[in-house]
Order: sequence, then structure tokens, then C-alpha cells
Amino acid sequence: MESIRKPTTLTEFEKDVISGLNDYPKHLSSKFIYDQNGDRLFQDIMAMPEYYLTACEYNILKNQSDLIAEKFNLQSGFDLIELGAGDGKKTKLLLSHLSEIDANFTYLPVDISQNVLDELGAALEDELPKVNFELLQGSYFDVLNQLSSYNKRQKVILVLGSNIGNLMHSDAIDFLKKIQKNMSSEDLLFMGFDQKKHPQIILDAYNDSKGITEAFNKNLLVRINRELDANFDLEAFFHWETYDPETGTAKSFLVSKTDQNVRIANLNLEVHFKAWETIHTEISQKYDDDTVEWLASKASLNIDRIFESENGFYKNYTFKK
Ligand code: AVJ
Repeated sequence: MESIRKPTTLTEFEKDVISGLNDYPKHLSSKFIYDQNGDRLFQDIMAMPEYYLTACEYNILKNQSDLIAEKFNLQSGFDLIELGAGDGKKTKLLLSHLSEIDANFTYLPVDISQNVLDELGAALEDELPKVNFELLQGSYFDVLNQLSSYNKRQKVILVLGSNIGNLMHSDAIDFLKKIQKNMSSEDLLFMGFDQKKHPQIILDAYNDSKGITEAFNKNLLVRINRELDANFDLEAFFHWETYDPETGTAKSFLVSKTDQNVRIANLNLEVHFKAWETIHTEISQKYDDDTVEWLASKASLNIDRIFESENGFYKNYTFKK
């Protein structure tokens, strides 16, 4: 008798592993790097001297909070909605300024992880007791859709960290379009974009000497091993970074050192790697004003103002409809 298979629904992660490792060239999506271990490694990355992005954006929010806040409806009130709030370290600089000038606002951090939100909530109560906040657990657009349907006052939407850089231009435009749909004419989008610069500086940011970025990238394999019962030999792959100064695209790969087979038991999948075969795992797009303006225009948004870090490595833009 034939065995009866349980009907199973594949998770997003399983679908990505199946399609990505059966494709040629192979790829996996960087969004699956972020489990608990991946979150911790990303915190470590943000603290590395090579990873200038965090310090630059911190610098902008620290030194230009007053100029940024001028764009908000400080009197009549506004909702400050942060997509992907994380630990809120940089946002707290802005919140602290807004609190000092007694701005009339509510901070609405959105994150997929309830855990992250609970920690952020506790920190806010402790450090910024005057700030009204409401934690919103969920995916970005579920939350945005809800907010635009019932809220009448100005919305300021924050997307920090050059997170948009993980998206190819076509996906970045879709992302901006979805935000734009939820904006009214007085609403503001405030977003970070890492800038084109000397290619070596970019390569170093994604290829640190201590191997933190390597561990971050390999966390995809660690997760597949643990969650899907696979036998990736972590020593049999290495991290490789490229940066194309023409397109502004940094790319991360995992490269197979040898001809090898990997078994992913839970997916009943056998994957063959030739020596030097690659898995493409991440893009980190770098921008200039013309490119940002082009992306915005494709999503029917206009650049309103540009805030630049002292060294010009990084910029935050405000956009209006
Ligand atoms: C979180 C997408 C902004 O691409 O710079 C850091 C992730 N990858 N080092 C980036 C990341 C490798 C990061 N973002």
C-alpha cells in the first residue's frame, strides 16, 4: 500500500530554500537571516567600526533633530510610525528632542517581533517617560493600512537604516508605492539611503576582518541545518562580497570550497554544489540623489528635503506625495 502523505503547507522559509537552491545560479533571501541569532549578529555588525551606516545615521539624527522636527505638525499633532523599529537606538534621539520641545505626538513602532517591541516599550517607559507610544506588532503594510483608515492627523513614516537597500529597484518602487498609497498630502516619509562612495569603504563594511558579517551571512545555513534538519558543513563555504561602482550594488555570496552534497532532510532534498559554486544571499544597494529621485518619482513621491551626514556617506530624505 502506498503511504499516505500528510498534506503540508510550506512556510515562506521552506519555499525560499526549495526554489533558491534548485535554481541556477543558487540564491537565498536575506530576510531569513534574522532569527534570534541573526538579530544578535546584526547588532554586532552595527557596532563594528567598518559598518559606518549606523554611526552616520546616528550623527544625522543627533545633530539635525531640530531641522527634521520642523517638518512635523508639532502643534496640531502627528503620529510617528516607524517601520522596523528594532531597538530604537537612533529613533530615541529624535524622540528625546520631540519630548523636550513638548511636541504633540504618538510614537507607533511597528515590528514583526513582539519580543523586540516589548523590550523597546520597557526602555521607552524608563528613558522617555513623557513620550506617548503604542506598540504595533505585525507586518508593515497590515499596520499602515489600518492606520490610514482611522487616523486623521499627520502621519510621519520612518524607515531607518537603509533597509530599502536590500531591495532591487523594482521591489523598492513597489515598497514606496505601498507607502505612498497610505499617505495623505500632509503626511511625510522619512527614509535612510546609504550613498555611493569609495568602493573600498563599502567592501570593508560588508567584509569585516573579524568575520562577523561572514557569520551573519552563514546564519542562513545554520538556520537551514537546525530548522530543516540539514547537514551544511559551515567550514566548506566562505563569505564573498562584491561591489559594482557602476550600479551601486553590493552583493553577498556564500561560495562552496569543494564539490559537495548537502542533504535537507525535512524537505527531502539533496543539493549538489560544484567547487566554487555560489549562493547569492543579499544585495545592499547604494544610492545617489538622482537615483533616489527616480525611485521616488516612479512611486509618485517627491523629495522634500535631504539631511546629510557630515562625511556625506549617508543621507536621510523626507518625501511628500
Ligand atoms: C539591515 C539591510 C541595512 O544591507 O547594510 C549588514 C544588512 N548585511 N551587513 C545592510 C547587512 C550585511 C543591512 N541592512
